[in-house]
Amino acid sequence: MPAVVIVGAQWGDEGKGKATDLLGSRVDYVVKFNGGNNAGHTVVIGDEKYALHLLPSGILSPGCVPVIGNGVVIDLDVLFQEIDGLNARGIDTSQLLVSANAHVIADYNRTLDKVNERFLGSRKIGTTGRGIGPTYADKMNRLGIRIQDLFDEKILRAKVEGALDLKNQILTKIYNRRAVSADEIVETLLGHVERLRPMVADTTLVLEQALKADKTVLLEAGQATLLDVDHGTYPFVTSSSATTGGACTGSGIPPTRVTRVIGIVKAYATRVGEGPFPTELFDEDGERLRTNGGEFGTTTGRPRRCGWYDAPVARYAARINGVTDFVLTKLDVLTGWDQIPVCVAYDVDGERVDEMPMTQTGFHHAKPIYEYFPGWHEDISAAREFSDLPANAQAYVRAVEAISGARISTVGVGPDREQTIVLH
Ligand code: 2SA
Ligand code: GDP
Ligand code: MG
Repeated sequence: MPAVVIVGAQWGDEGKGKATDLLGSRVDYVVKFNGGNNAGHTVVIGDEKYALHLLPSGILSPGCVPVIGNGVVIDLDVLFQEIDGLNARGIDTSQLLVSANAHVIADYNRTLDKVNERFLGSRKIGTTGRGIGPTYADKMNRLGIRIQDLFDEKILRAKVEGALDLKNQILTKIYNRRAVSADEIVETLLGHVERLRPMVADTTLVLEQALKADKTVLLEAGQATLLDVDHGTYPFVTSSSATTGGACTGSGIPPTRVTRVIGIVKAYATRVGEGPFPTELFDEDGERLRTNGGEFGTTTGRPRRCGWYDAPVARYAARINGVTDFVLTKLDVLTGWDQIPVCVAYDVDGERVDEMPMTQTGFHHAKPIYEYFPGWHEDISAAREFSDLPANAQAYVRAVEAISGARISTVGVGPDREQTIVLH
């Protein structure tokens, strides 16, 4: 039976949380496979609004087993805070499984994330400051602390001391800060062990058994294609693999099991943090998108940069991820414009370029070439069928679909679960 992947097709915050939640009742497992509590996935169910950071959005669907995969980096304080917060609201989290191979965000990596950014000054990435980059750097440097290390105090101590060797030199000699004590770190981490123990599992085995037993597994990405460490706008990216390939490495599910890839794409575009964004608006249209779309970071509260739909970006995401279906979200936010520009190609130093430029310099120089589509003024938030949409909104969806590289199977017209139009 299938593994289904959900990925962000732009720079994040496309509405992956809502899409995952919508599918949650129809799948047996939801796996978070990359990133950590840099993510912010919002799910609205009736009057209740949930902001999930580290836990997979499927945790809100009763009967669905939420899994934190090996590709995730875990801040244990945040994990337990999030669990407690959901429990206090009556959500059952007892089924949660955590991979023994997932990495732990230690306190020193949070510190390093923040001081690195300060040190970079105008070259900063605009990270969420959650310690994500330094923790993945440790993983690649083979200096990471994994969940399983917490169950062997001797190994844990040796690994923390190893990780701190060079870091304490950097912290004290370059950043002028106090050295971190390995004892303190070990003690803090060990403080979580007993609560963590029952959740820890060989999640790759669990998922393989689930697939063999005809269960459906949903792999939920954090961040998005253009923030992927390989395929995004490097260096203005996160430090994990947020694309379909990452779904496989970050969960241990082989590519041959993946039967459907759902790309979540907003009817316009946003980005938070630094980096190139060709359709970014600096005028009142941008302000209006931000206000109408509530475009503020779910994790940090930062105002998101807003711009028009960028079709080359969507086509790129379709290609990199093997998108079979797009979910077009937030169509309602575009209500009220007389005409809506869509970027169909770029002008790069005087030349028309139809796809993502090969180089970052090319992308930094890319100026959008727009086509204009007639807008609509009717409130569409109560539409439940495609035919409920005004003709111009239908035409906008069809036009975007024709140039984005995959069919649109769902359209979002509001944050609530119910505010959804299913086409296929
Ligand atoms: P990091 O912290 O190392 O992952 O930051 C690196 C870049 O990745 C961007 N990034 C994000 N972009 C959009 N949404 C994210 N999650 C939160 C949200 C963000 C927030 O849902 O709103 O609340 O600010 C997210 N996480 C990482 C980040 O902006 C950097 O550009
Ligand atoms: P994620 O990180 O991709 O899960 O997205 P976020 O939760 O960070 O941001 C998406 C925001 O848009 C959230 O506040 C959602 O509740 C909201 N949202 C999702 N789909 C729609 C939609 O179709 N219309 C509107 N107006 N809001 C939506
Ligand atoms: Mg988000």
